[in-house]
Amino acid sequence: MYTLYGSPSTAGTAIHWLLLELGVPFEAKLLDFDKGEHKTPNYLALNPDGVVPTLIVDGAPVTQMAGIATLLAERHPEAGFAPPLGSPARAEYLSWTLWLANSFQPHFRAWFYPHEPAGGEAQRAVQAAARERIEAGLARLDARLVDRDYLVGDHFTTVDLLATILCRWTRNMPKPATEWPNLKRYLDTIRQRPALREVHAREGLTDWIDG
Ligand SMILES: N[C@@H](CCC(=O)N[C@@H](CS)C(=O)NCC(=O)O)C(=O)O
Repeated sequence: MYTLYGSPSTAGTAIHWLLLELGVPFEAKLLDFDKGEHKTPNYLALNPDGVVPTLIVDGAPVTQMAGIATLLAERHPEAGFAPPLGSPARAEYLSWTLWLANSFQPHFRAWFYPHEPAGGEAQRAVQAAARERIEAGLARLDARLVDRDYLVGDHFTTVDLLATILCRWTRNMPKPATEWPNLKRYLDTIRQRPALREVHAREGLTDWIDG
């Protein structure tokens, strides 16, 4: 039994979706950011950054969206959401996972929280730089998908789950992911996955899932 601390339409949604994909027992605690439920002493004891997601695994908190996704894929290998250790696709799986988490995802933090690097000033400049880098990342994903249906190997993995959630975050940006043709085809397929549709329903999300 897992316990997920998330919040609607956040990085927590990725793990909520993955738990539904896996069909494992879990409890979801959706925190209300407006009430500051992610900054309470009790929650900070689980996740000192005061962000979601946090997943309780065997009684201990695990943080970081990409790390949790990889851990869950390893704990439930029967789902096939990560290439096995030592398999040829494993290196690509690790590279893409870490590229998404380390090189791509931080630009979203800059876009949505521009005051963090900029203080009270230069927030527009921070967002402009973030937009440029996000669009460069989307172009890279689009190029990867020109002749393939999934980012790694020939079936859905947690790399696709992470990429989809990040693409979802672009839906209200000036050039959303669906404006890239290969990404659009890819996202249209992934948006049919029952577990992704289910997490939208459970978190009360009504936009984007139907294009
Ligand atoms: N690197 C972290 C980033 C998590 C993150 O930034 N989560 C956002 C929601 S998408 C959050 O909790 N924001 C609330 C805040 O920063 O106060 C991860 O991947 O888990």
